[in-house]
Amino acid sequence: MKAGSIFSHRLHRHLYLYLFSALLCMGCGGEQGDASGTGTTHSIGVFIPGVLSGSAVYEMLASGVQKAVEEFASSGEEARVLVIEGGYNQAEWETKVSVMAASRSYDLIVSSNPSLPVIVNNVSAKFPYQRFLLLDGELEGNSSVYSMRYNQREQAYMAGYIAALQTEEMNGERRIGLIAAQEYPVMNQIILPGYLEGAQAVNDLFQVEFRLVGNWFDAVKAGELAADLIARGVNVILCVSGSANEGVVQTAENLGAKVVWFDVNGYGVRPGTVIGSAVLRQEEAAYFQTMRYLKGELPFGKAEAVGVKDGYVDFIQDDPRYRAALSFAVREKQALMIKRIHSGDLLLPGG
Ligand code: RBF
Repeated sequence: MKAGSIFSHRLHRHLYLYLFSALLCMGCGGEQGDASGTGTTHSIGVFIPGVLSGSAVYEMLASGVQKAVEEFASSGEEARVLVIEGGYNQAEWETKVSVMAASRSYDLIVSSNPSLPVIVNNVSAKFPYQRFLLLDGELEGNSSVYSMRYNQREQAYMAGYIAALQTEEMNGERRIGLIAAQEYPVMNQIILPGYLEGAQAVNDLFQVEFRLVGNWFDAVKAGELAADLIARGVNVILCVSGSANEGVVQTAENLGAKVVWFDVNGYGVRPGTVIGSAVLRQEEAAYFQTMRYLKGELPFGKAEAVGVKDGYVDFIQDDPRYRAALSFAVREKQALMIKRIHSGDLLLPGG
């Protein structure tokens, strides 16, 4: 049975995108491609561990893969992509990925988040023919899997630095907020400590008020958490809670507080309220790694880590809404810190 039909009872939440180019390969759709590159039919399945809408990491993943497939197909190869949302019940994800692998419908399954390595390792043991591309996660030594993770210590450090600088500017108490959807090892061991480290580089008295929404969608709950933090004197909040972020930014705007955005440029979400965007270039990563796969050049078995110097982790400074939201002095200090990461003067390894 095909994975698409298994999930078809929830069609309204699933985005099916087939991109065909039949120039050279009329009528051979359904044939299995292999990893060797040209001359075969490629069918790529993107597994979204959650819901696409409102989660920038997933939107960037899907669009990067789609762009690569579209470009590859336009050169006369046959390639298609199907995006499947796994939904918010994390207990179902391994079964859903297994169903995709068992269907033999995809020569490559692409996914993204730090819980996928364990899931994919289990699925891979049962379906050794299935190849995987994982972003935002690390799995080394499985010859069916290529993974690439981001240095999120750098990303969180840049977020913490701007949050602290702006708090100082607002003469606030030396406390900044972090509203996360849930706890997971990367959050607890990299993002939260990296955020604190960045803030303490501005002033070592800074502390982080850490709050959990409990899921990736409850904007009302996230807004309540933000209101509570603001009532306790917090002026700047980083939010990492998917579509629940909307509640944080709305509440912050109403109450005169500021927000730092994560993963994607957020200045346009609430201009003047979103004062920083510490981003991942996940669309570029998804495009580049999918293209590598389609050309038969993806080094399965390998795990790579990328950061600011590679251009995959960044802080967006060249947006006019960033310049409008913050004083020149704050932006100058932020720019100097980012320069020090680029030059290697400020090293934040291990993230
Ligand atoms: N990030 C999102 O933006 N939306 C999600 O639905 C989402 N679900 C996640 C589920 C799990 C189990 C884990 C470990 C992470 C999830 N992330 C999600 C977080 C994402 O991988 C990344 O850490 C953050 O986007 C920060 O870069």
